[in-house]
Amino acid sequence: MNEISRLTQQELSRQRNTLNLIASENYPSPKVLSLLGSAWNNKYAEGYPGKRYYAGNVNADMLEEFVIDKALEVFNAKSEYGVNVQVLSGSPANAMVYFSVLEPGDMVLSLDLGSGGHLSHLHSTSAYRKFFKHSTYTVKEGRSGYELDIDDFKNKIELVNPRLVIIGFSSYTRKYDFAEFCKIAHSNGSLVLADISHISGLVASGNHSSPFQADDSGADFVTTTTHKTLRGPRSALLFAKNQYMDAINKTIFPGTSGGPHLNQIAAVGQALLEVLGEDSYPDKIAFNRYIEAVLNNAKALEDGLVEEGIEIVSKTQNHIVLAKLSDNHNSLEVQDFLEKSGIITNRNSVPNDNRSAWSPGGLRLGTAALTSRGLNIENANTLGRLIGSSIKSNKANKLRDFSKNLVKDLAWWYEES
Ligand code: DSN
Repeated sequence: MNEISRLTQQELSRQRNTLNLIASENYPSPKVLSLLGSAWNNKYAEGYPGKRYYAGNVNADMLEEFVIDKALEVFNAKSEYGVNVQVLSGSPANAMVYFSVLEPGDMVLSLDLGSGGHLSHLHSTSAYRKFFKHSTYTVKEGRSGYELDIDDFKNKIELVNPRLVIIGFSSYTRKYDFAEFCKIAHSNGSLVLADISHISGLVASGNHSSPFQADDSGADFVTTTTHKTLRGPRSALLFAKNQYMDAINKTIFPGTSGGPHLNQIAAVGQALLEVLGEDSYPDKIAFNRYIEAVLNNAKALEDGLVEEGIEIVSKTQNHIVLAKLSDNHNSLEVQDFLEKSGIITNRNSVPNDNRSAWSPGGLRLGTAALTSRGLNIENANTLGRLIGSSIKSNKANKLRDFSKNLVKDLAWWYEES
């Protein structure tokens, strides 16, 4: 076995033998994974269906058209929206929107990073800041913890008059009404990008409001990665209202990209069939039942943490649990300590965070991946309690034993050779 094969086996074993609570990860079906390594990998297909720059694309044309159709069907967006399935991942998808409709110097408004925003939404480290101006809206403390501050959102729109408003988050735990935010932005004449990367599985299964609406309550652009709650391969989808699709397609090809990764497109198609129930994940559980279990597990995990005295940024309504660590806990050390006990998490900024980005004030957990392995509510709650008590006491014996036993009981869908 060569080094790459050995490392691959080692990684497979690490994934199988740990409890993965990274909120942005998941375990797609074996069919999705095998399509990533299929014959589609071997083909170049610059262009779009019916207009390619290489021969031999008869099947690629049918594949891309099929996946476009399924993506629009999953989000019930066939009449008003088109979709580009060639974007490679979430951050490039957002950039494609910027380069399609913004002019240099245009203002973009997005949620600030500490409140749960994403780096690709033009935050201070973003290279796109060379081309565009940026301002942020924020969250404020409400009855269930920190929630989007709709007044700040309105005020900032009036103040900075953004050309583009981004509604989307990578560490925000509350549900929200896309229509409310879209209407406010549109009444100012701003364009709206909804980045639903984290919650696309919730939107697709009817467990969250949808940004796909015909009138001014719908987003002009919707981006999503396909590997989080949607449970597909590492890839992305970029939807736009019909009038913007030409600009989007041209920006992607030939504007910024070469040949599409047909293997990713095929794997996305497989994941979409599983969302629609036209094929099934090996556990045979319908996708909407899976998402309901993800949500219930997140609540149970959070309850367990709270029972042990861990502070929560805001009560979860999705797949993410965001814990605020006390001042005497260094989040990098907590993350490492949990990893040694078989629990994989990531440290994360929280609202009004004064700590460094390397060791911010919070810990983010998510239940999409473990629910794919069959985690139930009882174990999610125990896991929360044991994580909470281990952080508090700095002792992890019980957590380590629990995690060792639980990984043996959880399903594993991939073959090890
Ligand atoms: N890295 C992803 C996340 O964890 O939310 C987003 O890029």
